[in-house]
Parts: sequence; C-alpha cells; structure tokens
Amino acid sequence: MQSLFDTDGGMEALGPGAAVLRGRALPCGEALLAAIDEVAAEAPFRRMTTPGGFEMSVAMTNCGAAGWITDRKGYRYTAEDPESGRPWPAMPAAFLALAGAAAAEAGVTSFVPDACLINRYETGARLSPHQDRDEADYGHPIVSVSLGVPATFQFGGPKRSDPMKKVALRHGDVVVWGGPSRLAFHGVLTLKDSEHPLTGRRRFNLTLRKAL
Ligand code: MD6
Ligand code: FE
Repeated sequence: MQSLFDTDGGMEALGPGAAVLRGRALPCGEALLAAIDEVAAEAPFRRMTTPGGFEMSVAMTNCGAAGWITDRKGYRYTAEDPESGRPWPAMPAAFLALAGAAAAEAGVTSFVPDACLINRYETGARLSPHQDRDEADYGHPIVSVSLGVPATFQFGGPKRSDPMKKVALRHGDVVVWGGPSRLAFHGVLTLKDSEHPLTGRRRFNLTLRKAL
C-alpha cells in the first residue's frame, strides 16, 4: 500500500495528509459527468450568497443525505434543497465507488461520504481561500474530483497567513485531504478560458464529505 507521502504511482503529496492522485477519475469521467447532469436536473446549479451578501462566482448543487449551502444566515448543511423544499438527490453509485477507492489508496479505509458538493466554474469564476469546517467530525477526509478544464488550486496551512502553494488540477485528478491538513486554507484561482472535449469551457469539482 502506498502512503500519502509517496511521489510515485501518480500520487503527489500536497501537504501532511493531503495528496493528489493523478488521473484516478479518468476511466469514469464520462459516467461522473452524466451523473452530474442527472443531479442537476433535479437540483439545478445556482449561485449562492455568502453571509456577507456577495453572490459566489461558482455555481453549486449537492447530492447525498446532506447538502452544503450558504445564504445571508450563514454556511451549513441541510437535508433539503432550499430552492425546492425536497431532499437533495441521492448520491450516485459512481461517486461513492470513486470516493471509497481513492480514500483507500491514500490509506483511509471505509470512507463513506454522505454529502457531495458539486461546483461548476465558468471562465472567470474563482473560489477565495477558505477552510472546510462545517462538517461534524474533522477525523474524516474529503475526496475532491476535478473534471473538465484545468484550474490552479492554492493550498496553504491551518492559518490564513500561512503561505500557499499552487498546484494544477486537471480532468480526472482526485485529491484526498485529511489528517493534519484537514483544516488547511485552500482556494481556486480565476478560471482561465480554455476548452475540454467533455465539458466545453467549464470545470466541475466534486467534494465528497462525511458531513453528519
Ligand atoms: C475546487 N475545492 O476544487 C474547490 N475543499 O473547486 C475545495 O474547496 C476543496 O478541493 C476541500 C477539500 C478539497 C477541495
Ligand atoms: Fe473547500
């Protein structure tokens, strides 16, 4: 079994407990994109508002038992899509399978996410540095899957002032993120205009979490 800190086998350490698994979602990329379309047919992508009143440039939707939202009242997980009042769509089997396999490769056995935030970036969209800290137990990792046009990911440390390194995330890359890096600040730089045969000018990112 490889550890998080190996650099061979297409695994690159991003920080302690965080690693990029290059191309792991390539074989299932089309199935993941088809599943995203099915989720979005039930729970359309929307640009949410931050507690401070700004509309996010990234459009989002969710699937699974819990979905991450933001509005003027704050950041939180909900069982229902506030736009429809209905439960978020079920987690597609392809998402669960990839998340479990990627976590296992990084040394985390039996990772069963109950929430998947789906981010959609168009040219010019960005995600400013933040921590993922709305989940109940930081002992669980996050598995993040990049699809479509490439983006530059920024990855720092647990303090906002920690220096950030930049890493390119391309179609099919999977990031497993836990342990001492679970509360690291991270963000996505402004998406450049480019094209991918499966997504056009868009990038999608899945972040699979155990939220509840
Ligand atoms: C993105 N990802 O790549 C945004 N969060 O579009 C995240 O915010 C993220 O990739 C926690 C863990 C991994 C991530
Ligand atoms: Fe995040």
